[in-house]
Amino acid sequence: MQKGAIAALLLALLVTVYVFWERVDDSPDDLLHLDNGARVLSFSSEYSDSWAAALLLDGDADYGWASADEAPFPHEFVFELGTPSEINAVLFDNTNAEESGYPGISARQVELLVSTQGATRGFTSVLKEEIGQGTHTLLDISPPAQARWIKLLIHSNWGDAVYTELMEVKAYGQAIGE
Ligand SMILES: [Ca+2]
Repeated sequence: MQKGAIAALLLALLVTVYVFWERVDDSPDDLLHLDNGARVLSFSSEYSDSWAAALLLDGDADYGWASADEAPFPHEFVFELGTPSEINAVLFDNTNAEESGYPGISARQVELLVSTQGATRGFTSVLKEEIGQGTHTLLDISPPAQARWIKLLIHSNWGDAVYTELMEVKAYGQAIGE
């Protein structure tokens, strides 16, 4: 094979990997992104404006949510999607939680409930899993679940006695129309 052909092949491979990574990492497909009409309707606590619940949905793992001092488990959030959707996967991101200063601060056991009826009713649990400490975790929702409202419960962290952090939550799937 000629050098030019090899270079072209490598370039194509790199582009493929990059496109795939973009899809996973910061995607216009993220149904739980503020830019796609998602918003936070309620939360049980937040540490401050710079560690706010809304920063779970800003698409940026550098910014996230922290609990208030010694707030009890479970931490609870209710999100509204921009449009009714069918969700087939969720990404939880602990990548930039402050593990170096607060070991075990990352969220650990999470539960996701969905509703198509309203922000305060009709919720069904579709996922209850442990997520990684200081890393991101992509979880399938199988079978896919229809949702307009999503309740997130954080049942535990990796050991910090005072605070819990989570940097980002993303939901993947497709709109199903009104
Ligand atoms: Ca964020």
